Amino acid sequence: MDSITLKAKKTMEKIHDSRNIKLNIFLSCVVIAVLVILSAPPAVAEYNFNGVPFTDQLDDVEHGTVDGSVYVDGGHGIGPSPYTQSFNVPEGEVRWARLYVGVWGGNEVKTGRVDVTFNGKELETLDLEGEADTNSNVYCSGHGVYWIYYKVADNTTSGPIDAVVTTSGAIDGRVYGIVLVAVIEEKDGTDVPEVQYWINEGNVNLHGPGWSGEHGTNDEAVAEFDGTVDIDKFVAARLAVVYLTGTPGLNDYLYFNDEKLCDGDNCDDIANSKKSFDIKTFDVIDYIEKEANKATFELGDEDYVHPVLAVLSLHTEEEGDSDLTVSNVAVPILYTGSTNTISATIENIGDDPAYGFQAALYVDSEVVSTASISSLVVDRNKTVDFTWKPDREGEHILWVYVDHFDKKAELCEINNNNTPLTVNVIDFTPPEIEIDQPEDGEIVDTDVITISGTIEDTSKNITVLVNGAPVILSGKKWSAPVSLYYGYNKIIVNAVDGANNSATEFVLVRSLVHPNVEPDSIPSEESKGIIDTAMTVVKAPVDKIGRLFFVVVVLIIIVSIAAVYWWRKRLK
Ligand SMILES: [Ca+2]
Ligand SMILES: [Ca+2]
Ligand SMILES: [Ca+2]
Ligand SMILES: [Ca+2]
Repeated sequence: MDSITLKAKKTMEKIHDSRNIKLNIFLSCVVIAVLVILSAPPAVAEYNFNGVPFTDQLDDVEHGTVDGSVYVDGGHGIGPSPYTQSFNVPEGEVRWARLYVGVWGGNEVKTGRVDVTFNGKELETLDLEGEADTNSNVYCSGHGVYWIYYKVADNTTSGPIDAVVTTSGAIDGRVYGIVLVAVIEEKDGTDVPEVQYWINEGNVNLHGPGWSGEHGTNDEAVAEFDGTVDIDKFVAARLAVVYLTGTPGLNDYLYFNDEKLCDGDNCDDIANSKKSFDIKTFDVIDYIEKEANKATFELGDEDYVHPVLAVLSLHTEEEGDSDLTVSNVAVPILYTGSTNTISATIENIGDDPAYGFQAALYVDSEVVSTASISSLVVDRNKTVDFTWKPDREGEHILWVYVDHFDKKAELCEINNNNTPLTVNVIDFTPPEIEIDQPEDGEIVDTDVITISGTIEDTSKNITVLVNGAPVILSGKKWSAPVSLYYGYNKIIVNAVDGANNSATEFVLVRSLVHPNVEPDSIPSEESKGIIDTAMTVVKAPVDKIGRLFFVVVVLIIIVSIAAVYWWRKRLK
């Protein structure tokens, strides 16, 4: 009895065990399948308005360690096709390299083509399909913003090389910029520095609700640099980022492990190039954590901004000995009241590359504009643009100063600006006259009024005339009494600046004060003069019609009498 019960119990346990095993196998398969689905890289990069391949993060496409360097460089802002960008790749063996090209489609419906020649070799031709795009190496998001990569490790060589992009078809086809990222191994040298790196790419469309609001908002994206870091080993850390379609003056933010990053003293407008393309490098050594480092891009006040690349690199060697200089400053004819562009060539004549620094344009000892440079290798130069809107004409002293905050320790610190230039600013803009009162077409019951308004001009030497008579300007404001005649009066205001640019404005004012009437009595329909005028104008045609009617009636009566007389005579 006992043995039978025991046997049955054992059999039951066996059945139960085998069920458990089957269930476990089944559950394991489900878990593996889910993991495979979750971890599988997207086979095709399908268009998505909010971002490709992800709407909220850049994709980690490569990370590792190399004895050598990680080269990240590019430029230079939106421009027409064909579009050329030069690079200068460090010595060594290229282990990994991608060339990135940003193209503006115009909208997500238009289609076109892109051809790239890199280092003398033609790369594959791509058909850009907008919202129908499925090219695995094309990230298209938003209203037709393309970020395209090409694997170029086999075609990247040390020294100066060029990339030329040609676009065609219905797309807008302008190029935002071209970027090269290359992991370079130095096998020969001694004491080659070690670099740990992460390369994250994609095309996230950070945007507000827009006019229609149909796409909602997408206001944050991250780049995660997974894995652990031996903090004690590294003495330098750099984060290089690239944005498309950023706008200067519209705030946007970048964080590294929740620390806000600054570009010089600018912490609130990281994507700030007026050329819709930003490449910037930040020193993040103070913020590195042992694991799970990340960068966070925030939309801020931007309408649209696309973070497309984030490269983190940790270095066992400090940044080397650079020496930055300003080798040329190009000044156009300068006008007051307009935004003038001044370009400067910044050169590195030191022994090592410099990363993430700024230059400033000084006018009369004040900083009026700054520019950011992501990196500059030895014996190369980069041209940066400054803008300046002068507020007065005449002479100014102008110079460009590189590394004006002295964040970089250089071989020489006293060669960082050009010889100050004395420039002359021309005033070509006539004064802007605003007449506040009276309003144009105003009807008044007085024969003297006060006309007043303002003058806007950069010139301090302004003459204002009202109906030819000079009036006094108090700051921007002016006013003058004007005598009016009965009826319509044209009051002319004329302003001339110090450079003889003149402007004219006028208002029409109707005075109801008749010259024969007391100024304080209001003319009305009952007044004799006006009624008389009305009688002559209105009654005359009525009289003519009345007289004509009278004549016709008289004629009819005469004819009728004659007819009756003739009829009676015939009856007799
Ligand atoms: Ca911005
Ligand atoms: Ca220097
Ligand atoms: Ca310095
Ligand atoms: Ca002027």
